[in-house]
Amino acid sequence: MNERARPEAVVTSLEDSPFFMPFSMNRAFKKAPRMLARAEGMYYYTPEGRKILDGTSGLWCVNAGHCRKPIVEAVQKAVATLDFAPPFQMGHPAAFEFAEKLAPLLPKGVTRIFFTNSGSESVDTALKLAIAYHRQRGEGQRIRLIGREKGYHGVNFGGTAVGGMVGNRKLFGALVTGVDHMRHTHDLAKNAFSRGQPQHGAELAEDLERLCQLHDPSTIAAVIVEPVACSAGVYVPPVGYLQKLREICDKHGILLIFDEVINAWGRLGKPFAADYFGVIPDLITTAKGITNGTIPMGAVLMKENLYQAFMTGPENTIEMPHGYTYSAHPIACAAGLGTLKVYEDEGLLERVGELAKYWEDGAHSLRDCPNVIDIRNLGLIAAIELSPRAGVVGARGMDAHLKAFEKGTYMRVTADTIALAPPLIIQKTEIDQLFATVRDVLKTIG
Ligand code: PXG
Ligand code: PLP
Repeated sequence: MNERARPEAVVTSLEDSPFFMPFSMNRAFKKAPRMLARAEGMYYYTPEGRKILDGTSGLWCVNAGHCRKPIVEAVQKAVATLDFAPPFQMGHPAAFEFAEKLAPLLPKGVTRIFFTNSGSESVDTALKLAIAYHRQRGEGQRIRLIGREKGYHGVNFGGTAVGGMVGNRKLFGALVTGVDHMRHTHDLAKNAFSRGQPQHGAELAEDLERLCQLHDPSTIAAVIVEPVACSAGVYVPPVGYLQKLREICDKHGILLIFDEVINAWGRLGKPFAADYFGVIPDLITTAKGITNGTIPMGAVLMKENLYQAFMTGPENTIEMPHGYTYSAHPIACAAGLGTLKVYEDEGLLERVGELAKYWEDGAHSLRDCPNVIDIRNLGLIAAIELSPRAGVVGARGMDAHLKAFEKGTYMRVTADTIALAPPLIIQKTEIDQLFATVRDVLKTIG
């Protein structure tokens, strides 16, 4: 047994650690690690026992707060009862029970659920389903997929291809062919410091019409957007924009996919963003809050006609040759059932409705802080965009992240935009505390 493998070995330096960290500055982190050792409710605790307010729900996923007892207990019971069950041609009760409990929460007309293990898997599953759906209906020429600039749809090949963040795309070759992108909706000149949905920009949905004319609409299978684009910096859809996208898709027989990996599960005060905006897509991708981040899980939710398009032909055929070893994993289903219980018992899927105004006022109170060029918000999401330092995009943002952690707050930063989305159990005093820390940070980092 080598030194590192001995259980009693104490890690004193991470500098030569074999762990290749995802989406991280590996070398800088390993020189000066920021470790989290435990969590409870609104807070993380470092190994030294420092208490850290969680400003971004882990990675936008711990909507009910950390280590919630009903979820922990459901997982403990499940892991000791049925550790794994093959999901192909076999079943287990928790998968059917979870689907049954989810169904009444889905937007009107969305009826069927395909389980995955992450948002990235949900996105690639939804894109494959969209192309296959058209082929089932005799429209096999619909193979194109449309995303949007500044979109984030996870990191698998399909999701990377329809995604619109150059840094996430440029290293990975040709990705998937037949993909095009609409323009993003970020317009600082017209919409800076909008409260909630910006007034300008519904006409940007016409960009989809432009792509229809370029490629011919009969070649387009699906359009995928995040209703509120979170990862790239929080871009709230302009008033009327999503409605227009829906109209153009309907006009041309194109499927509309809402990527609600972050938007769902009460973040906007409704179970799904589709409900909040009153626009129902054909497919919804989700993950994260579906199990409160406790056990990895994702899902693709679809309208009845999509499911029915596959339920044809002889019954002794596999209708959808797609699925993961861990689709509907029993422990994940148990975590999901526990999560739904907490959401329901505490009214968390609606709670943001009553907090949103207080949150918005708190976020926009930072307008006078140094280097703030925009503040955006919706539901329990806020972004504070800082001007970049000359020639070093992201440096000011990273300083803010580090300084906040020093001051006892965890918050995500993307380039120079701070993204806040705390657990939905947050109290008003903690909202005050969060924005007070951001103010303090912005005053000190320069
Ligand atoms: N779609 C959307 C809209 C997402 O936000 C994914 C797909 C991929 O999900 P998985 O579970 O495969 O990571 C996401 C994930 C950030 C951040 O800092 C956001 C995500 C992941 C990591 C970091 O904003 N979103
Ligand atoms: N690669 C190989 C060789 C496999 O056997 C499998 C699954 O059986 C996979 C990849 C896919 O793994 P998963 O189902 O966990 O996504």
